[in-house]
Amino acid sequence: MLSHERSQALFDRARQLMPGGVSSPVRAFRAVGGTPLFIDHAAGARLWDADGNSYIDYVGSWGPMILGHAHPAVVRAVQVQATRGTSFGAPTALESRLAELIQEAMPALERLRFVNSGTEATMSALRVARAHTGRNLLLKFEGCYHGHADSFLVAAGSGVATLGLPDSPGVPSVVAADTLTVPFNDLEAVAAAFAAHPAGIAAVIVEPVVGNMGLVEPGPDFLPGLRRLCDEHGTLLILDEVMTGFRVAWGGATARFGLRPDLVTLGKIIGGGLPVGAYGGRAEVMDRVAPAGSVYQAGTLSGNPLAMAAGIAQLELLRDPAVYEVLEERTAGLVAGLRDAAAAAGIPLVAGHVGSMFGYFFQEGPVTDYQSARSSDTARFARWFWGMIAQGVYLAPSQFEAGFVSLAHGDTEIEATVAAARAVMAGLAED
Ligand code: KE4
Repeated sequence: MLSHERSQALFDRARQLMPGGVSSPVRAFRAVGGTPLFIDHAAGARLWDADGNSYIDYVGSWGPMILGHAHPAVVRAVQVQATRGTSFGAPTALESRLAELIQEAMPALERLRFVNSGTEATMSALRVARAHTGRNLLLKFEGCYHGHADSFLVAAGSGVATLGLPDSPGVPSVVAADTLTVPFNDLEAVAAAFAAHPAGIAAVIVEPVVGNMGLVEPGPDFLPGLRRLCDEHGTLLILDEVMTGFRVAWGGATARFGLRPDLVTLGKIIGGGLPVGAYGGRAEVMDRVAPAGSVYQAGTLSGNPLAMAAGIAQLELLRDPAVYEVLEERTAGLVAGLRDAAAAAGIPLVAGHVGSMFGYFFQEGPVTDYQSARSSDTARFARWFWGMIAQGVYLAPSQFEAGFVSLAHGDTEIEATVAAARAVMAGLAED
């Protein structure tokens, strides 16, 4: 039985200082109960908690750590840059270098702007889309998460064409009313929303592969259908690739699915583990952003030299196509192992992956949207989560999150994880 006493003591201290004792809600383990693990350090595919317990890590800081933790090239780049200064508040060649790498992978970003988080990226992309179209309405999908800006914290209205309701205290109803929410994978609902608001929708924003309701893949016609409907209605299509960018392919979902977005948002991997976001797209749209245009957006630490150095080091190692072949193969092996473990134990499980982003639901399936995802057995998920912790495997502490495999997850880690899954699944079957 692993000891978590030090994590408990650190949690007690943190709760006196920070809301819920954490810097971001999901880290508090509310969905699985128990004490959140305080992490002391990490290397490669592993984390060590404050009690010295070691785990194979499939959270990877929620996506950024695609090379594994503390990769020597990334660490060295940060160390060297730190000795040259950590922030200037002035342009540097580093921003152009990272922007060139991003444009090499994703030519759709003819112009881009660096910010400090995915939230800043999506809120800024929405602002420039509204400025470009002269419209106010945003259409998003239930269960998709785009950061915590007011316009995105909106619950579905009663009908598919009705305007949104705040999904968090503090979000003004007048702001929520400009956001329409419809089910993911439901093109008819999207068409109905457009019909109900002719020439009213500035942008449609979508996670091209959803990671924020668990992993949910788009049906074959869904993303092309969004493009067609946006073209018909003069609406901008924003692909939120904060999670999928450089994760599901070098060129993200944009390349993997051959999409033509008007705007793309990025984060996570492009920062190599340091705070970075970016938004970009067609030059005629992006050149509206100040100081080229009049859409205001700014940031003290945007394009920060340390974060740029880390992002450059990480992306330069991801340019090798073999990287994505290895990631895809290892993740496929993991998912097959999870499916086999569940089948052997007679546990209903729906599991899948896109590139090295994977997910699974404790239910019979299929899972195509948020409503179907919600019918998963979250109590069983919690027992699974803690059972895998006891086996030395650190998974996302929520049924409604995705998992991530890094280049540091070799056959040894995958095989150990599958063996752990077989043991835990067998235990779940006896519950
Ligand atoms: P950040 O502001 O957290 O950098 O990015 C927001 C965001 C935007 N778009 C997508 C598709 C995202 O997945 C995210 C953030 N992802 C969550 C993971 N579910 C971050 C984890 C957290 O909130 O602590």
